[in-house]
Amino acid sequence: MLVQSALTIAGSDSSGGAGIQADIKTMSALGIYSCTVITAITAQNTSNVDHILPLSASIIKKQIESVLSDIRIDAIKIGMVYNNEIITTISDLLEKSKIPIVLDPIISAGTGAQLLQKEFLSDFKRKLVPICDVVTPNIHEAEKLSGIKIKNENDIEKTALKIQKLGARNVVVKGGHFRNDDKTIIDTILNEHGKFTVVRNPRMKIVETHGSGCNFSAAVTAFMAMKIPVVKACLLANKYVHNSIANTVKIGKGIPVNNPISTMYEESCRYKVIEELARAVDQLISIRNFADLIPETQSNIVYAIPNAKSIEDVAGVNGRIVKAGDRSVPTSSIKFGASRHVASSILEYMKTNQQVRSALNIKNDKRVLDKCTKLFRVGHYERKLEPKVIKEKEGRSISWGVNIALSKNPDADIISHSGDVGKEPMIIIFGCSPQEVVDKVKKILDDKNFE
Ligand code: PXL
Repeated sequence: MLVQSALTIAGSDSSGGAGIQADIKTMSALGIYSCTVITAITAQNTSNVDHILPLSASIIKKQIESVLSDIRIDAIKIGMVYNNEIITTISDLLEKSKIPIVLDPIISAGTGAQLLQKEFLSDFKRKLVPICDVVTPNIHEAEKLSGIKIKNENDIEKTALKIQKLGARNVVVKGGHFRNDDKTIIDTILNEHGKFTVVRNPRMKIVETHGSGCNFSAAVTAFMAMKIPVVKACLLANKYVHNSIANTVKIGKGIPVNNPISTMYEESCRYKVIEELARAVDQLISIRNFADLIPETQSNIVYAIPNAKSIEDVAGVNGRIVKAGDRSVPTSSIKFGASRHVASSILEYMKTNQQVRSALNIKNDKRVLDKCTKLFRVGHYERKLEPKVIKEKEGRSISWGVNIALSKNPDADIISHSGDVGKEPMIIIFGCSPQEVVDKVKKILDDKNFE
């Protein structure tokens, strides 16, 4: 398999959220092989940069030469460069290169430390900006590179034009730090023909995150390594970073860290969920007498991804599992968003216990409920007591009921209700996996009464 490769020339961040570490994660998650040239080693955590050790020009030169003399590199990213020696070394080696270069003009860390020594800003502008295809400043960096104070949207465009005049072909000014209002983030892309593209995204509640700038420039580099044109690469990177910010992790005492592998992780979870659920459905329908447990409204078995937030994050049988004579059959394939009722019960349960991700509804008659009570921890709610305001809201009844049952019995394996006018009594079996739910069904049916 031919793999596209990118090279990141950047500093190491011991907290793992920014720098080289962020670049490797981002590029790898996007399917791009990443080579690394380390310019400096930082000792830092989520609150502070405690120490910086810039590496010598000679070892930086050797790393770049080793990589480029052997490996086909499709795009290069330049991150933290710290001092004049490092700037000159990179510039001398890459100024004639035909490989697309993305420059993330890192001046200081989100936690405050100077990552480019102040006296070298003019060298940075003179030697690195002109050799790049794209420069990706945030608002503060755009102000420093252009010398223009940004007060309004118009000023953002002025800084982009000024930075382009320094020699960069394309410029993206990231608007996360620009607060015209609290609702929107404006990213401004200026392409090599002088055309502006302005992207507006709703501002998320997260105040400050570590690594988002590195994730963005690494993603632009990865998309450019795939030969995607610059503006499109920036738009895709924008979307990608949005997701990695939405899934930040609080790993230390300081600011939360971006999670650039969240997209890939979620996709692989979705695949595993479908696979496991399909296997469980096959087992379920082959259980003798399972059809006896199917209620009039039919059954569904669901499985949610970790951290599921909506019905679209819960897989179920499209249609349902229906009773056909003495057999049970799924009416269609397995899909995310296929169930509403059983899915809302698992979403509610996950608010109490994130490990419990699977559920199945079966009929509630005395015989089944007695057996469940003997075998499991059973929670209960009275559907008849459902307040009018809940009844009126489509789809709220089940979550209301599960919440009540769990408040009395937080470890319930089973939750039952005894129905209401026009509402069939029901039992829901919960488990950490669909296999666990199927095993509970087997236990319920493993009784002389059911033969
Ligand atoms: O986020 C900018 C950045 C880049 N590179 C390194 C860093 C940081 C921020 O802390 O440490 C090495």
